[in-house]
Amino acid sequence: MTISATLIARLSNAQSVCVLTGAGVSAESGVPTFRGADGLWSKFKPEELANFNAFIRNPALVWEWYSYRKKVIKEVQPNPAHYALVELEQRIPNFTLVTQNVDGLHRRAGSKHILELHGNIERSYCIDCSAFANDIVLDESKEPPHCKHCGGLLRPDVVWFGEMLPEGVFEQALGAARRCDVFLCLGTSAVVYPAASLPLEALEQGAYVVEINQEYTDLSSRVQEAMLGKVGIILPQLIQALQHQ
Ligand code: BJW
Ligand code: ZN
Repeated sequence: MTISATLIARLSNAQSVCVLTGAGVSAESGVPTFRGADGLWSKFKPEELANFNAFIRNPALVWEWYSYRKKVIKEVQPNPAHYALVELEQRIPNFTLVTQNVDGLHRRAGSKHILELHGNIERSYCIDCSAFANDIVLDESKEPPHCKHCGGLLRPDVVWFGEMLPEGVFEQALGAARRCDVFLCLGTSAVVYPAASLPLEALEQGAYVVEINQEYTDLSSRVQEAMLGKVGIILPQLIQALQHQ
């Protein structure tokens, strides 16, 4: 993939860059995506399990899904796309990494300024008293875990459909999208709102918006550049091109 001279120039001169990442950025680490050609959660539609009503109806099933995913995430490592974003952060004065991913891989790679829009799978909280709990591991019985303070049901600290994003986090992401010179939209199908509104906001404010995805999305025709390919390959090439500027 050739990196366009315009993108290199824009990034070299950028004071402010905002990046939105989705499941595709963790795909090359071995974390299945929700949708798309290689979307491996085809057994479960996210809309079916990632909502509070599904959880109340069948907490054991929802916990089994999260428990399995927690195990997968613990066993994988950040990939070249995560590390390229760490390097990009070091080059840009005002850098914001907005992620829809709940896997914590950006933090593990070393990124600093991260906004987690959809929470983090490592944390849980009690639906009755809101107390937090970390490192919940289901025992053999696969019974859903309960709060050690009040006995209430624990749930993963992630954002399900119909729920508000963590307070203030989306507002910060919106601010970053609106003031950036360059916006990178990486490995997301860009169908879940309000995250999907961020590249549109950036476009409206005149930012140079670039998508990298292994397939075209509804966003592709609206951005300045839609690069087709794997983020784990294209992002390191982009960093290399910046270094040789
Ligand atoms: C690669 C690659 C490689 C692969 N290189 N690329 C109509 C009806 C009902 C609701 C709504 C509606 N219209 C809007 C809504 C609201 C709803 C919504 O957006 N629904 C749409 C689906 C229609 N949104 C919400 O409910 C949000 N809250 C909200 O709006 O609050 C206000 C409100 C309050 C009260 C009432 C109503 C509104 C909350 C959304 C929460 C989303 N949660 C999830 C689960 C999180 C926890 C968990 O992980 O289990 O977040 S769903 C799931 O989708 C997860 C993801 O973060 C999110 C986005 O997915 P993502 O990251 O884009 O992944 P994929 O799999 O879709 O795409 C991967 C892409 O990568 C593909 O394109 C591949 O091609 C690509 N790829 N490998 C490059 N190597
Ligand atoms: Zn409790």
